[in-house]
Amino acid sequence: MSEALQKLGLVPFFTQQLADASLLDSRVGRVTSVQRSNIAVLCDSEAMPAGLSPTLQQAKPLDRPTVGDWVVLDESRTRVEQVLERKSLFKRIGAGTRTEFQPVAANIDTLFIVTSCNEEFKESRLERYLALCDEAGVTPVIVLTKIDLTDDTADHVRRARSVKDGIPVETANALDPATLDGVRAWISDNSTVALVGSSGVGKSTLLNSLAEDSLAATNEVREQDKKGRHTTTHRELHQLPSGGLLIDVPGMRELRLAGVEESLGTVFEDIEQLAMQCQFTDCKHESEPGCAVLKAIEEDRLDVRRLLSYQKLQRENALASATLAEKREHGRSFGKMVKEAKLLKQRKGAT
Ligand SMILES: Nc1nc2c(ncn2[C@@H]2O[C@H](COP(=O)(O)OP(=O)(O)O)[C@@H](O)[C@H]2O)c(=O)[nH]1
Ligand SMILES: [Mg+2]
Ligand SMILES: [Zn+2]
Repeated sequence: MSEALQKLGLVPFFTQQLADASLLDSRVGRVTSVQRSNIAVLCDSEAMPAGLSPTLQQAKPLDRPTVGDWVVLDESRTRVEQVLERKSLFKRIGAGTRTEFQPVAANIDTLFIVTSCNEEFKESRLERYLALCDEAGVTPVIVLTKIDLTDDTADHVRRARSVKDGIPVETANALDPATLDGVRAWISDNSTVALVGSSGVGKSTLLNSLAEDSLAATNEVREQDKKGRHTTTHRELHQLPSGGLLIDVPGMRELRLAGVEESLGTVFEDIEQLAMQCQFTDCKHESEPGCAVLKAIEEDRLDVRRLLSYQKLQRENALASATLAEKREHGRSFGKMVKEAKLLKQRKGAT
């Protein structure tokens, strides 16, 4: 395995999937960006543009390459032929009527949930990201930026820690590389970190300071359309000169939950533990007698904010999951209809 590919995060998990080890010489690479149908694949030092094989063009969105994917190119190295099985996948459900999962970033080891010490900070937002992170199979780290703009960093740290027992919380002035040792400790050689969080919290600034170079600014210059000139508009995988890979994920306005029921249970383990002691097994923790959750709130052992957030995220997840299931069901019955119509046609043709 070449050193360049190792530095890009290639590990045996991926090489074991190759039909032939000689593919490693020139046809295996990592996706650094995807903009509509333009895919950039990094094999050694230069990212090359590539298209999709006809099969991949027809594939479900979730099966098409995304940033961070390891792929096999065709012989001419112009098309992606295969997407290797992912170690982890951060996905989201499409906005508006496109209720279908879409891949956001693949093969991430650590997720930086970036939030700033100002009005943007919200525990429920962190809880939402934590559920998505757990579902993706990635280690979360909360990164609190803009500590230079608050008098009370400690209070923000305390609030961030309250969202999950043992969650690592790092603080940063993203503009000052001297404050980033805590954050840096989470970035190791050959490992991939994705940065998520609302727009404006300092993800690109953090990336540039970590690289001690304006990687994201280079990005802005390359983007020709005026629209997104000063903000990151697309996801991109960057290689840090000091080792390690970072994916800047621009602010995703619509980050709805779907299919994360189990992960919500992990994030809100404290509430689920309490709920096991409720008198009724189907207790909604609203006004039922013998409710251990309400009792914990009364006794200040649980914040009512947290219960409300848990219930809200659960409702949202249940609704989206039902829509997804309904869509699948509809897809099946439509397929059945087509099959029946074809059979009927064949029979008619036979007579
Ligand atoms: N004072 C201060 N400003 C910051 C910090 N992090 C980011 N900013 C500023 O916040 C704005 C948005 O940052 P940007 O990196 O583009 O946010 P992104 O949308 O998350 O990528 C920029 O003007 C940054 O200079 C910080 O830690 N302290
Ligand atoms: Mg940005
Ligand atoms: Zn209860």
